Amino acid sequence: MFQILDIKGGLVSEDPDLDKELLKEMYWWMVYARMADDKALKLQRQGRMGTFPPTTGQEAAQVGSGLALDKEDWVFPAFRELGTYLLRGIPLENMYLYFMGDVRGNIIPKNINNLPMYVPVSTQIPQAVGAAYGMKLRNKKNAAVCYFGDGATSKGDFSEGLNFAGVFNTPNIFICQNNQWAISVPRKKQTASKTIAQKAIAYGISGILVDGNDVLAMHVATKEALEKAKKGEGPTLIEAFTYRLRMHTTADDPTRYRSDEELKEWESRDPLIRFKNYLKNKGIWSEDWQKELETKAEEMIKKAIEKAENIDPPNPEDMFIYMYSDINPVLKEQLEYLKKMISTKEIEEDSEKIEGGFP
Ligand SMILES: Cc1ncc(C[n+]2csc(CCOP(=O)(O)OP(=O)(O)O)c2C)c(N)n1
Repeated sequence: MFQILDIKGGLVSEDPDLDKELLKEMYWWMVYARMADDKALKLQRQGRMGTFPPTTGQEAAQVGSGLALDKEDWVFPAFRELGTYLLRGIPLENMYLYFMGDVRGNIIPKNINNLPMYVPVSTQIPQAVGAAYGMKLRNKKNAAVCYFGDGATSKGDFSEGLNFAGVFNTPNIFICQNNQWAISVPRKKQTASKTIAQKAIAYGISGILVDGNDVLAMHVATKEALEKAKKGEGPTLIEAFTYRLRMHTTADDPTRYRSDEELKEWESRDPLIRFKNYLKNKGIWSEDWQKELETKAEEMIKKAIEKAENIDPPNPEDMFIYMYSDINPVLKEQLEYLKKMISTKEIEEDSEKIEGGFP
């Protein structure tokens, strides 16, 4: 397993000596993502947010890889990607809004090369491959970077996507965050393969197993994979070996299927503590700086909640206008019906009178 930092933040291989500002930026995004994640959990418990998939524990995998990307690269995310989302410039209020049940939160700002989050497991993989193939055909020098979990590797989309990527030598990076669990299914029941990274061999592409709780290792591995992809040297599968420290989603109770010992063991490998120790050894981290970051994050989180909770209600007519470029006759009929119901306040009226009307 490729590792630069041990679990205490000491060096186990050569220090990549990354720029000090980049190191500080890495730590900032990790702290911000952790705090924003904690807050989301509280909001959900207070009944102010819907079901939410916490990211805590996976910050190094997301931040280390995410900061290796260029703005021009395209990201195809799964649903547990708070860290990557934030560092790509997507406002936190979008993420909060989405999990408050408002789909407008999943609208990605125009200048950001991210796809909206994919909830159907694994579906982002063939799409990322298609996009990368398009980049190749157009001689673009960017890459399509796709994030997914260990559970996603059991889907056909994974095989189809990676096979196509291998055959057509597409500029793809596949980042599998192996957080050891797919809801209640443990990694050992997910696949008989010893590692997920080794699956790359079968598709004729590069594969590397990386300590996903080591932000430096994730950064270096992603950077190398990107350089290769952009030189036309093919795709890479990166297995980020990490752990989901919280529940699958707020609707899940992990105490029913995993042990306290396992959790404690992984808590001792917390990616934030490890990186903080490294920064401390380098004389970059201090108590004051930590407080500064936390205050900044708290303010940003507070503002994001205010924005998400105070957005104007959506226009109910919007649900008809984004599916087709020209609204079709059936939807038009439904739209007119809705407008009538709203204007006459006859929402309770028997909707079955109209074929295809609301149930
Ligand atoms: C196609 C599809 N099947 C089932 C589900 C229900 N589901 C949501 S998350 C999940 C497990 C995903 O596990 P993994 O890929 O390891 O990602 P993680 O949740 O651990 O981040 C499942 C089965 C879904 N969202 N989409």
